[in-house]
Amino acid sequence: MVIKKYLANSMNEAMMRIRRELGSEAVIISQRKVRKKGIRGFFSKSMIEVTAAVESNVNTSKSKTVDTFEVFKRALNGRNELSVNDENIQNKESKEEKLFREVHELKSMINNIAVNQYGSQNKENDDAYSELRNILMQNDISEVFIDEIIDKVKKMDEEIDDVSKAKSVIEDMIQISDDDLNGIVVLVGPTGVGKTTTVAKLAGKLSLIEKKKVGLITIDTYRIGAVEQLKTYANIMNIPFRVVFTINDIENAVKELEDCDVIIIDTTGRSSKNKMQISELRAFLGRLNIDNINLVISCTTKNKDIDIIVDGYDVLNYNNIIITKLDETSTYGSILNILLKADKPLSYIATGQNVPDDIIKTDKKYISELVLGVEESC
Ligand SMILES: Nc1nc2c(ncn2[C@@H]2O[C@H](COP(=O)(O)OP(=O)(O)OP(=O)(O)O)[C@@H](O)[C@H]2O)c(=O)[nH]1
Ligand SMILES: [Mg+2]
Repeated sequence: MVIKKYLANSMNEAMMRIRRELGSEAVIISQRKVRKKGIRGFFSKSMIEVTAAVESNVNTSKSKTVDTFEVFKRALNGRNELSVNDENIQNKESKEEKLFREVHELKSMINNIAVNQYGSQNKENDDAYSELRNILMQNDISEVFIDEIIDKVKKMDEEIDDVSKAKSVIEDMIQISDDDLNGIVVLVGPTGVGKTTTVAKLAGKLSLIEKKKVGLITIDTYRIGAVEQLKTYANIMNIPFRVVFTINDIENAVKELEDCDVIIIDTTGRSSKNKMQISELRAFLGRLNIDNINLVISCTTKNKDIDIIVDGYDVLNYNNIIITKLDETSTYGSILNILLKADKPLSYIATGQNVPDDIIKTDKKYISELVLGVEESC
């Protein structure tokens, strides 16, 4: 695998250079906006850093030209050798096979070069969607979902522009939860994504606006200050609060809060790479009859990490997703990447640090507009 980074003024420029240098087989691994380092960079125009990769047996176009001649030469040599050396049939057959392979390889290389330089029907077809592809890439939607969206857009025959088609495609691809929070609600997720803050926001909304009787439990006795953090919120909102130290205490804590309409449980941030920690959490939650498990994940999470987190938390069988820190990013493709990778409904988005204000329920239209960069989060 050859992996290369390109710094360019636009996605188009980066794509042209990648195609030219790595060939048409190259795939985009990531892209991000960057500025020059240092104070001067602050005032400079942002650029795009694109990381592309290609299998190492697919040659770059520079070496492709050299290889084309090499293969051609070798193919011709092979032919000469065959005509003079017909004593060893086995040897001859393998040479013929080799020659056949090489000519085949040569043909496909020439084809590739022709496609790159002069275009083809397919290219024309791709070009028709290259603007949409750029928009999707610039919003950090992962490659696999970009292909899926474009395939679906291609199949639409409404008389609307491609971005509007993509909007409706994205709306169809995502799920939004309309669950009302009742009973036992648990928030799980990686460290620092905003679980405790979200528990406090939800508790505030439910008790102050929906006038529900809310109880809070934390099983996060692992991190210094975690108990105090939630206790402070519980005190301010005048909400009953319990701390659970061992797995045997959890049922009791829930029992003590049984007159509450909603009990929200905060958990310790767990690295999804640590299967032991997640199993421990599973054992805790296995003691209860939980109504709603929410995976909390920040929209600033890198695409690769989204995959690891979603896979890691799968064993907890969570039903909804809460996406936090929308205020900390300017592209929202990660929302789509999270929802599609997890294949679960989105229940809330969090847009800042203020408790309880910065949390909202949302809808498909708003999310697809965010994802396409048509709409900005607050
Ligand atoms: N900008 C922004 N910050 C947030 C948001 N939600 C939470 N935070 C901040 O993120 C930081 C971590 O929040 P916590 O609620 O402690 O995160 P956590 O997931 O409980 O962390 P651990 O318990 O350590 O795993 C705090 O500074 C919060 O104020 C949000 O939506 N936007
Ligand atoms: Mg916490």
